[in-house]
Amino acid sequence: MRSWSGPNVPRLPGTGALPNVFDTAARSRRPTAPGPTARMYVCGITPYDATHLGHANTYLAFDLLNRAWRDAGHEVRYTQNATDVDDPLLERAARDGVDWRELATREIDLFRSDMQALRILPPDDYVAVTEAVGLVVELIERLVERGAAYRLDGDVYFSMAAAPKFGAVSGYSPETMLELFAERGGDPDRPGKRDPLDWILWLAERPGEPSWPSPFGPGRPGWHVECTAIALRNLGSGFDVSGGGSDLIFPHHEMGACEGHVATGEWPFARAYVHAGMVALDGEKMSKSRGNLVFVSRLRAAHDPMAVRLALLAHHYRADWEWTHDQIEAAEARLARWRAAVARDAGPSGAALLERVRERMTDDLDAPGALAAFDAWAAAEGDDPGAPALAADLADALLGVDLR
Ligand code: 5CA
Ligand code: ZN
Repeated sequence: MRSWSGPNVPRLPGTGALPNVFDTAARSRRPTAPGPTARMYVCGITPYDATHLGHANTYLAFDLLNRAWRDAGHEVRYTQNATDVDDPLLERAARDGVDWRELATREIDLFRSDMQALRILPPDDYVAVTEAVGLVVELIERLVERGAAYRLDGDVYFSMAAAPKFGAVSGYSPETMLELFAERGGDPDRPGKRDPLDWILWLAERPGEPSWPSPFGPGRPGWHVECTAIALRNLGSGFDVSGGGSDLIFPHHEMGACEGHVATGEWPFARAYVHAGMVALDGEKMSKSRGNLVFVSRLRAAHDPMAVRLALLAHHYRADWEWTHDQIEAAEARLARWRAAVARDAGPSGAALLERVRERMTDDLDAPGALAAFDAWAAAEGDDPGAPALAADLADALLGVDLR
């Protein structure tokens, strides 16, 4: 489906180094080593409510990686899904008496405009699950052929006994896995399953719910397999980064990696798994199901979207943190200082600032470190006449902050 329009990214003098990032599966920071085109898949929203600051924080993290790769001279192929048919969306649509398609369309539209306002570079492939059902069916057929799937009352399950790499992404203990699986959409207690952690690939049609025809009977895709199918189609296996918030480490990315491995025989499914921290409000993770949300659309109606972006950039992408309103005020003050600094006739060395910001951003996307470097530059005097223009360009290209 339609993506959103992206801003122009200024070209900076020279090239940056390749960024390293923390890879959840390696449990350590590792260099990214993409080919000429870096390939990235980031899990998209389930569009049943408006974009909140937690979502924005996650998409911003991968936007920084996208920008760092481009600055290092790489093309980037970026794929994102939208989970436009799933239990929580259908439940919300039923609760509010709206058609599930209308709800999804409305929230995806709002998401696009939020992303555009925050100057998040758009994915090259923005794929709704309802557009990809055929791909999902093909993938499930491959899993069936490989003996990795079984039927249960019309549904189709993945048998984790068929997945030799199960556990490689998260490294979690069996107890933790069971607990998270139950919390995050799994059904460990369903009778008839071969293993409590087996997960659903295809849900047979439920009364009143949408369904598509398939060789396994009418139904709809399970959650994990949608991302596996969309990533494989658009990026192939062994793509550079699979991304999302840390709540996707298990079960979503663990199970998706197993599906990809078993279907293709190739490992790794993604070369790195990168996860953003969770944003909380009032002591709890911001989530649609809890309802403790700060919507991007509301915040940007009252504040410059660049201040919203700066407020998020003040936290390292991997940190878990809590939103408080004073952060937008601090970000507005910083934005004003930066705008004044790039409007000067001269400033301290622009080349030195560029080197410092590049160094921070290629080191696991250290945006707070980059902000501190820019703050120091803005607060100091200097006689480099090219510095203000270069500073504005680098804030734009590397941090996505438009100061003009
Ligand atoms: N549609 C699935 C992924 S395939 C999904 O998780 N959708 S979502 O709408 O719940 O979340 C979209 C993205 O935002 C995910 O990467 C998720 O990890 C991230 N996210 C959700 N809540 C938060 C939060 N409070 N803080 C940071 N990131 C969050
Ligand atoms: Zn996903």
